[in-house]
Amino acid sequence: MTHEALLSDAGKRWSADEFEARLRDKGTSYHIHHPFHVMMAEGRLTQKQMQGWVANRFYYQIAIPVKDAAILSNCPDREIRREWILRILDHDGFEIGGVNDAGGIEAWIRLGEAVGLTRDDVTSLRHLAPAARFAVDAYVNFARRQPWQEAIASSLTELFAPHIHQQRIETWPQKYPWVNSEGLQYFRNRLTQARRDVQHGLKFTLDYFSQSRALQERALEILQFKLDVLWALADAIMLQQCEIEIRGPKS
Ligand code: AHQ
Repeated sequence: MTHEALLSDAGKRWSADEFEARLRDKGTSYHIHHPFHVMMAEGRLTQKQMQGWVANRFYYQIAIPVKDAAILSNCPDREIRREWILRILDHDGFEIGGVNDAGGIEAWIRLGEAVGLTRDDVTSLRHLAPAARFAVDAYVNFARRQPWQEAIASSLTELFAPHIHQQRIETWPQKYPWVNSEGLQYFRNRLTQARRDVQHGLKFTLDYFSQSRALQERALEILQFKLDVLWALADAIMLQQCEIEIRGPKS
């Protein structure tokens, strides 16, 4: 349904606090609760399974700036673009005015090397599971085709991201001492970047989607879609690892 139609809804709107609380309540579906991430936090993953997770998640990392560029290309608002473009720089890196930042994609490759993969193992995408690709592509295509306001709202799974990044920073050194701690830099960077992103994305979402009750409910649907993308991505990775367990490592 178009936003014009959703705007005409005369239903009783939630207050900003109630609307935000409903968004945050969806944290119970966040992928920190996925069995694969629970096993990771408990230290129960093998090196091969950790490598599988890093290699598959690389496809999500390289999709983020493409997704964000789709939002920029759809967004006519210069103020919002000025803010949103920072996300592309965070991931792709930049060299501006003598400041050289390798970016999050490079940091993720280093995470791959820290868990024992080669740079080529990660960047070749040879370990990418088909269902992982489909989950990530669903997110990028959502950002390309839906109104840019909806794509902004879909990034709000990052409301819950600092918790999962902090959990990795705290548990990996103890549970996976064989991982070179340098590799955790990606998660340390995301702690601050995610908080900055959420401040902007949440303020926009609470403002724009509070124009009607129907739009508020649409925002909850959008967040659930993105939570399902992350959950399906973890499903795909876990299934791939189960197939390897059953079949045995490729000869
Ligand atoms: O590393 C992550 C990242 O850069 C982003 C961008 C943001 C978005 O635009 O959807 N979401 C996101 C996320 C990242 N890491 C995930 C993780 O578990 O490591 C969490 C994920 C998110 O919560 O959406």
